[in-house]
Amino acid sequence: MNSPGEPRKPRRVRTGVAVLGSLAVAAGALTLGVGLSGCGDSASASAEPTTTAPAAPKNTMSADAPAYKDTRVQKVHFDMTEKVVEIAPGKVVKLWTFGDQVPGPVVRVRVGDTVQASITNKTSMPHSIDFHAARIAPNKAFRDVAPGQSWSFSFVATSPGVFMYHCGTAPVVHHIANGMYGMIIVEPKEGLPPVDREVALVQSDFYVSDTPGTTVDDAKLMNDAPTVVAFNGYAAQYKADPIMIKRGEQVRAFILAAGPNTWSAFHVVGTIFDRAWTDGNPANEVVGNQTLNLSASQGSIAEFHVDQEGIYPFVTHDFTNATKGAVGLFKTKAASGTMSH
Ligand SMILES: [Cu+2]
Repeated sequence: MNSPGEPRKPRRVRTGVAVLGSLAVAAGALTLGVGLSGCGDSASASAEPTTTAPAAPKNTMSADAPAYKDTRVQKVHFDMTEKVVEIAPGKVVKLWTFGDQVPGPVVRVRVGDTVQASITNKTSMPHSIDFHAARIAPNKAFRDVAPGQSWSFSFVATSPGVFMYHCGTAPVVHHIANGMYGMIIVEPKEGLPPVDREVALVQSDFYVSDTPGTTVDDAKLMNDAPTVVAFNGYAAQYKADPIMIKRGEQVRAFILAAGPNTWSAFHVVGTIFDRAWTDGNPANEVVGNQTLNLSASQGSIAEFHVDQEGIYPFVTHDFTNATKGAVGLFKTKAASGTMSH
């Protein structure tokens, strides 16, 4: 298993608000802040706020894609856990995890590799794991695993692509909405062509309860009304802390729309994709496209470069969801000024 990016250290407060304010991009940082803080925490009719969010770590993480580990047998083990984290300013939720993080760790293998998957359920309810990259009888491999139990199975990766894995225990929507999903990259047998920079972005939607520190709000979930939509588990985290790139370098983005429900119209403002591989399979090459069209569970690879020093927002061009947090920035080292798109 390739380890994911290490969770970031907490950012210094000094710059957080100022940066958010000055980088009023795409969805608009101020709009985002008001929108997120203005909903969800008003359940109590009393004048006394009774829903103060408990202190919890920010669910931020590096966007760096893990490197491929050159071995024919890829061991992928996840403990399934629960944890309380903040997924947007003031939005503290309890998540169910693979590998104690949401999204789960990015897995990277190649066609022909055997994936030895194992899970240990450290929670108090059944969970399972469903790899979209596998051709396998799901009633056997993707079975429920009881609390305290472990389970393992193997499959051979046969098709290149950017695939989803997720908990498939009923009700599936509940398990995915609580955080049980991640990306598995399957490279072609010979590997992917080298590029200068690789990032991995998992877009997902959250249905935050009015009671901080608890799991998904079922009414909002069934109404398909997400509170937060984010890349890599925290609303607009790469607006506050842009992904640094270099002018002219070739950037490869692995993208997954994990849902459970929202699609992604992934777009990078200020450039055009040099090429994209639908579902992340190089056989499905598209050139010169502006936006990816990713249904829930679908992945892709997009490659691009930027011609000028600058700040390049990336969004889902479904702007309601961008406003809910599915927005970030690529920034070149010599960029100056701010972005007010
Ligand atoms: Cu589950």
